[in-house]
Amino acid sequence: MVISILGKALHEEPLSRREVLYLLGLKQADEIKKLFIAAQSLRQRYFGDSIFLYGFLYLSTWCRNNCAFCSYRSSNRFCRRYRKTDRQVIEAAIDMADSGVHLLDLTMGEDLLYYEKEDGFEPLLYLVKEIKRQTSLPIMVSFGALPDQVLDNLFETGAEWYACYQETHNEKLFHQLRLNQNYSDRLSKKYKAAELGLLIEEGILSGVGESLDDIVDSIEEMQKMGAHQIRVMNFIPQQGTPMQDFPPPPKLRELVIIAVLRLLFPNKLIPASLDVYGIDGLRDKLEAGANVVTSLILPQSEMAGVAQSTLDIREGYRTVKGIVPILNELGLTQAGLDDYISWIENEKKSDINAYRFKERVLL
Ligand code: SAM
Ligand code: MD0
Ligand code: SF4
Repeated sequence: MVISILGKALHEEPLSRREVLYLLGLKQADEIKKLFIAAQSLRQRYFGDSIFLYGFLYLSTWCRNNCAFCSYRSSNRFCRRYRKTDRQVIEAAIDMADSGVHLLDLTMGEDLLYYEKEDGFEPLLYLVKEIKRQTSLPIMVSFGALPDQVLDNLFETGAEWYACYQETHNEKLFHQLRLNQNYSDRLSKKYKAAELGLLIEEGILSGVGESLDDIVDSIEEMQKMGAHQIRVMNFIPQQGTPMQDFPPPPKLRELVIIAVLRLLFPNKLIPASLDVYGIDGLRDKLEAGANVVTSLILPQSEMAGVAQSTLDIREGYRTVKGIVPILNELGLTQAGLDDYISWIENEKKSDINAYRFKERVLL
């Protein structure tokens, strides 16, 4: 059974819901190995040996929300809160750019300083513009569920990406995870951003009580919205949160999902986040078919990660220098910046064509 499903995936034929469920439920080591090899071969088809690298800049760990899984939830006292100044962020961005990353991911909690009033986002828009001007790197913004107008302004500043993870597409589970947040409002932000011309990243958390069927529902939703980057991260329990004693999922759960995502989104970007198991987890994620290393953090920036706020940062392991040897051991290389920029340009072009086509059909 596994051979025939993987054969179909390698021919890029659509898989049925039953087939995807079958792959997600694989337990035998030899079958899982075959799944990973198929995922690697599809990555090779579209990206060769090249891996993209993302620098992570967590500007503010203040947040008005109270997500059950997150260390930075508003009511948690056991996390390090900070808000970096423009100068600190710009300096960190320049250092990060010099270290050789392909993109800067600007992230924050839903910090009330900006979220209190609509024009409160002006300083952030200025910051994005300034970082773009000084580094010339592509930029991803992960500022939470932004007002539509701000998404529009972000596109105007030249930001390329909007990342906002639903975590699950099971609405009931969503409300248990993202307490007091609006499911359809958060989901609509990604549609809105894509419509405006931003590339979008959607993501799920694994090991938070979701079923395999929920994961297939997420995959279908991510296909429907046309996500350009698709993420899964295993849940890491956080001290001081309602989920601190929730049993963490096996590492394999995340890896199997990464591989299945690669089969279903062969030409899209799939992160191997250092924010889950640090550099120890990197090899496995790349072997499962990921093609972007995310959450690189420079020690001198004194910034934090999200799910692993400190792991491997002070030691300088979460840096380009720290991870390139691991890529090389696997026969992979750091992509050229030109390759990353042309990937982005092609995605934008094919989106424009798809929208035009849709318009014509509608007319
Ligand atoms: N505050 C913004 C938001 O929530 O959209 C931006 C931060 S967002 C990029 C942080 C993401 O990290 C969450 O959406 C979630 O997917 C992931 N994350 C947070 N806590 C985690 C945990 N304990 N384990 C694994 N992933 C986690
Ligand atoms: C990561 N810590 O890539 C980051 C973060 C935000 N766009 C991404 C979760 O793992
Ligand atoms: Fe805030 Fe984002 Fe953490 Fe939720 S996941 S508590 S919105 S920082």
